[in-house]
Amino acid sequence: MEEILNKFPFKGAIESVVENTIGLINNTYVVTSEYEKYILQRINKDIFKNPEELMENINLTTNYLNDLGKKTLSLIKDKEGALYTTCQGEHWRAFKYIESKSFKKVENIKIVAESAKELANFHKHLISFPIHTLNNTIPDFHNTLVIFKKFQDICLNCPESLTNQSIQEINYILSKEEDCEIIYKLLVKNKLPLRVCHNDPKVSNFLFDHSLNAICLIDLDTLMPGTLLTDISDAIRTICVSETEDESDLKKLHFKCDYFEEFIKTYLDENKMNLNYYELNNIVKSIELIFLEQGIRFLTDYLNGNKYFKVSYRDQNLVRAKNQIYLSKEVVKNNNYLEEIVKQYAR
Ligand code: GN1
Ligand code: MG
Repeated sequence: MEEILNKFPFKGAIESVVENTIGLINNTYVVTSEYEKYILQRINKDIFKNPEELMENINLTTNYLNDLGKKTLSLIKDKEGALYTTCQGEHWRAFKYIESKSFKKVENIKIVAESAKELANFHKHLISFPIHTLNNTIPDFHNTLVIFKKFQDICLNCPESLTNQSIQEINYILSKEEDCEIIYKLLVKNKLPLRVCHNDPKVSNFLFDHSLNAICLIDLDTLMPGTLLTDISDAIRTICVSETEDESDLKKLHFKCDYFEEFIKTYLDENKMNLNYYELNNIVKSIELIFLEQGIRFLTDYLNGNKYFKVSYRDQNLVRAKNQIYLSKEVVKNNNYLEEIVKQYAR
């Protein structure tokens, strides 16, 4: 660790380095020096194959947001002026620490409104960003059909002892192949415009101040061109629910329609003008699909030996998959009611 710390121009003697375990992909540490605090991260190189391109995306967009006066992450280049540093084959980068609170679960409707506003503002500020300058760092990251095909493949080559425990979920997913194409087809037909997307706006990636006002979105690793529908639905996936994705007791789990109404009202209030007919009319469908997609990703990883998402016990990705598939079905059950809500605020 000493060698890595030495690569960055941190001010004063380092007093502590404490790991923060909330993310499922990278390794994150809070570094406290005599004068300041920093975030130091090891980039997961199995998932992010091209750190150069990823860091370029972050650098370009955070500079752009900064110029517009929008609060965002502040990168700290290494002592040689590089966007990240490599040490014993691992890639590391640093940010200024932002004094804030974050949540894994929403207990307060103010957080719903504040995150909806923050996401809308993020999209609004980046609406004229030269999108062609961004690298597509993980191709097909949110291509549900590609995710479905990979799942199908793994299912076929997996021992029955593993598939036994999720046979209902597997059959449900396999019956949904056509649905997995819906968003992709709209993108190919240019019905959905390509926009700068965060691609991972889960609730823990929003920072809040002490009065619970949103400060900014963090974790810009997956910032790439995509459809705003993915961001809107992915934020709703973790914000408008009663429990986190780790909850195993499905009786406690439900989609919170009151939070959904608050989220949609606030988001559309801020950014309706940038959404077209196809975006406005596919919000509810895209929520059903993002739960399904995340369920497929967790289940794929479980069947494949938990190589992608960090787990603290063997069946954790199975629990997460069941949780997300359950919520996808809840959205289907509430479909008409949710569509009515969108209609009301989309006018
Ligand atoms: C991962 O890194 P983290 O925890 O913010 C994942 C997201 C998933 C999320 C599920 C690069 O996000 O796509 O939705 O876990 N990030 C990547 O909790 O795959
Ligand atoms: Mg992430």
